[in-house]
Amino acid sequence: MIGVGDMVLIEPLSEDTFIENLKKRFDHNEIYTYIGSVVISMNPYKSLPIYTAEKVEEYRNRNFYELSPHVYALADEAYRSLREQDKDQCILITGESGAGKTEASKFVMSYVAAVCGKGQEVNKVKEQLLQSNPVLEAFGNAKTVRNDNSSRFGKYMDIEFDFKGDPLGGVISNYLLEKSRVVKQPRGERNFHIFYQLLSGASDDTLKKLKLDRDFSKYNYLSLDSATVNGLDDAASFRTVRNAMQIVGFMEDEVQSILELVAAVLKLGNIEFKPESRCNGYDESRVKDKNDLKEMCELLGIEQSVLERAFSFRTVEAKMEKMSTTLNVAQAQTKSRKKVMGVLDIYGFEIFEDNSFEQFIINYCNEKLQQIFIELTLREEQEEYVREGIEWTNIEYFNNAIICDLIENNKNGILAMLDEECLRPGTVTDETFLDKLNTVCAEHQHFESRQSKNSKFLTDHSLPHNCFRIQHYAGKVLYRVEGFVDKNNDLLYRDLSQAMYKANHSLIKILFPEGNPAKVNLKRPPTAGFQFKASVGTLMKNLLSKNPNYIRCIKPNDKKAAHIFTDSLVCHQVRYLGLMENVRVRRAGYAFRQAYEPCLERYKMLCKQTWPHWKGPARGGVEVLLTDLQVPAEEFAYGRSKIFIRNPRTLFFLEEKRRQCLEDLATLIQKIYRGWK
Ligand code: AD9
Ligand code: MG
Repeated sequence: MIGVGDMVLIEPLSEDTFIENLKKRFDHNEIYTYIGSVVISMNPYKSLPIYTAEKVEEYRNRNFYELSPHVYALADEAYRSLREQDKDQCILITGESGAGKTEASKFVMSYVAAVCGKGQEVNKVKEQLLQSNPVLEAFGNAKTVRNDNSSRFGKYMDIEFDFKGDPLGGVISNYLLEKSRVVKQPRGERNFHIFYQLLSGASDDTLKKLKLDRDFSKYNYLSLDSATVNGLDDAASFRTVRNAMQIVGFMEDEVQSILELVAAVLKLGNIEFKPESRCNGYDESRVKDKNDLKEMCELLGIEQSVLERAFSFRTVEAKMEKMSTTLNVAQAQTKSRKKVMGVLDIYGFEIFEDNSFEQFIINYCNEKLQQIFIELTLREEQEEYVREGIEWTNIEYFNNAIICDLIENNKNGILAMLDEECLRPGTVTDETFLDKLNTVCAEHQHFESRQSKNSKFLTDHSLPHNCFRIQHYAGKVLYRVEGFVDKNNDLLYRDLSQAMYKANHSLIKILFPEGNPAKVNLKRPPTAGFQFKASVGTLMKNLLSKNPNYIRCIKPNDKKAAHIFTDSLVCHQVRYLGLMENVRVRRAGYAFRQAYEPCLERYKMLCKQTWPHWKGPARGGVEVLLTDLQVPAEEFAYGRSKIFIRNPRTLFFLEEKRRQCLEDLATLIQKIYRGWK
């Protein structure tokens, strides 16, 4: 073992030894390290031979601490608890942008797919689950300065299993796609992968049908300075995506419709408008060059005059685009209760030079996840000791609940204030929103103590114009308010949705149901912020109802490079992820715990007094068992309902004894059997 596999066992424990251990392991390609049952994953930025079929076999059905740390061990543990103990699981993957969350989520999924069920039908479901990834990434990921394959949406996938543990299908929820990227990308970044993949990988014939040119530079929406990315083969990816769409279950004509839509978006980006004054004093915009408009209309089956009119006029009042969708990957269903494993892969915390509404939402989502981690791992751990009546020394840790509250409080949280501003009659601008924010937060700051949530809202005179700053758990972020009001309103003018609804195109009609004139809904749709807050709230409730498994991803450097370990960068992440507190909590306590009944059931064969049946309460049986095995007294503590074992090594010892016992038993049975023959 290189370094120490479980941070709980580091001696002496300090931030320095913690980081030194990570570094040592990273240098030897040991990218996974445990803190008890939490997996720390360092992004190696190179492919390692540790995800092979042999590795899967190695980790299959083995105890968590038995082999060297691996994300497969976590996946195996989660899957086994799901199958054998009937406990719904969730895999929570956190870390900043580029730290390796999406890759980790795929490793978990492929591991589970490899070990669960067999047979033609089951294999089809597995393939569909796995192949949903390339499709979603093509449409929802993009190159950013932080990550060449950055997720620009949050994804939560519930994989459903039957009582045997065979996969039935999956339900995917998507959270707030950064759709403004379609129109504009920051310097050095790209639009969503699909645009480049289509132009690079489609056949000449397909491109002709889509009225597209292979040359990126022909399209305003495809920024030029970073159109090709080292290490990304857009043409090959296109083939993968096409194939994946087929496996997931899209029919050929549906794929064609989707590609037509992608092409239409590119055309739309090329349409330019010119202002035209009208005699009533109002300005009106007119389409400048009509060829792109014509082609876009042909692709979507829209009458040109209808779309042109919709582009030029506005009738106020409209309904909002749907933000979260559910995709049923497989239809297979059974009547018995389903077991569920949820995999959460969101966009990571990010700080750009220019941070807007999207970063605000992304970072809020990360705050919420950090909150769950704190709630469950740190607080729950401490509370469990109290509940179980085991002595506990309190460990101080930073609780980010105040930052969550600053953002989401129903009364004076930032999102509530933004909504209030968006819904207020009169002239509403980003500046009026900022004024409100500054006034309300400053007032509170005046009256409340430094510890209040408003101390996380940083105002001072050094702030640039139009900005506010938040002290997030992972760092200070300066947000520019430009666009906050519009993006939160997220209104699509009715003329446009009606024009789209009139299209003679199967897909686009479905995408704009609000354009149906028979369904005019004059009620104002909820804002983007409101919907996001609500869906994150539901997600959190869902996660809290499951047994959590954590993967904490760390980015070793800011260069997207292999072999570089930047101490300061890693140290920053270790701090804000609360990993030191996590180890301290674990060390202060006991690494392993189990209810008395299953513990006795598992090990009773190791002691004559408990085998084959123990009469009396299970706790007494466990006491007799551990005494008989001469496990030192300081190694365990008896809680009210559980036995607590301090050191993983004690667990290995018990497991090894059990394995030997089973082996002896098998030999004995064989002997008897031979004797009979
Ligand atoms: V973001 O918040 O979506 O911007 P992620 O998802 O945390 O971010 P991602 O998983 O996309 O990061 O990883 C970034 C890149 O690091 C990948 O494209 C790989 O090139 C690289 N990576 C990450 N993990 C591994 C790994 N275990 N092995 C090899 C890896 N390469
Ligand atoms: Mg990602």
